[in-house]
Amino acid sequence: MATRSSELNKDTLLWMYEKMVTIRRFEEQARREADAGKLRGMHSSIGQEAVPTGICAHLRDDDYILGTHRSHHHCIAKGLDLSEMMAELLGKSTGTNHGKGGTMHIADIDKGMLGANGVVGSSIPVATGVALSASVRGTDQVSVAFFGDGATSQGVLHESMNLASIWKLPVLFVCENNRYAEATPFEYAVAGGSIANRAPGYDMPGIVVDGQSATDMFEVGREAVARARAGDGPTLIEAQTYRYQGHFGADDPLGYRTQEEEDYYEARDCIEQLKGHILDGEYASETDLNAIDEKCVAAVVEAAKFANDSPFPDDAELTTDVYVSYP
Ligand SMILES: Cc1ncc(C[n+]2csc(CCOP(=O)(O)OP(=O)(O)O)c2C)c(N)n1
Repeated sequence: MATRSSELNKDTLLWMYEKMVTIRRFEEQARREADAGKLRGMHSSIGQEAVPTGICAHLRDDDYILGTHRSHHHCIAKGLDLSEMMAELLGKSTGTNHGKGGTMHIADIDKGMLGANGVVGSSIPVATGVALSASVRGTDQVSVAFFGDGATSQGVLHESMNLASIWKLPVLFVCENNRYAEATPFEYAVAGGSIANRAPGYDMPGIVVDGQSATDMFEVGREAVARARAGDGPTLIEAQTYRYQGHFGADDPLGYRTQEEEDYYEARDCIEQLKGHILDGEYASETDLNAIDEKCVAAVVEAAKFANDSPFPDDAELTTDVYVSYP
């Protein structure tokens, strides 16, 4: 059963707005914690909030996602607990991974988040295998691989797309094309100038979508998730988006991109666009949205307090959780 309506009604729009504002406030707080020396840096997803929000709006807790080194937005969109996430960032024992994973390895199996991962491209084969498992078990679960444009020329994407297509696996390949892999421009690194164009070669839909538009992401997500759930196979989605901050934070001088380009994307900010859509359609008032903004700030403040007040793991736990015991 879907957790919310598949229509873009008031509830859906406000749910997406709250998710996206929460992600942004969480990232801002995480940056403050990093600047205070409590974690050694992080990859911020600010600017890219609409992408996982529009996709995860169609997912259930028992659907699965896999992420990247830049995955805070994936985790929050999938419903992970903010306090446990912040504690994980700070290496605390109350974190999602008991403080042993950190920002790049957040996971919560009960929520269907099987892991952020520092290995570029790693979400792709794992999500495909997870979809194979759902298919073999005969469930209608869906699996989503989020990855960046930097992963798309790896062989594993092509192998996974091929298998997913011939076996009609319930998987979404969601590329967040934020134009750069570290400092390498997408135009330089990707032959043919399109990621989505690779899909027809594997007999699956390849969709280019404005990743700054939560409503467009929602529409594309609805179709791709429905297709996967119905057993009709995979979809490749190229969400065109932008990361506002440096690759790994403040130490990136950003010399590889222009002010004009940054201004262009920030003028089309996903949260502002969704806010405009909600107000223009009179789904909610400015006062209603302000109340949601305040709720998001309060949730992040609470998460930061929880994380800062939590203990580090005990030394005796140093070697636990290193290997998983198999029954
Ligand atoms: C297999 C592998 N190669 C290289 C790296 C180093 N690395 C870390 S992030 C990154 C860029 C990834 O760019 P992209 O996939 O576009 O994601 P984005 O950072 O833009 O979100 C690279 C090359 C890595 N972590 N793993």
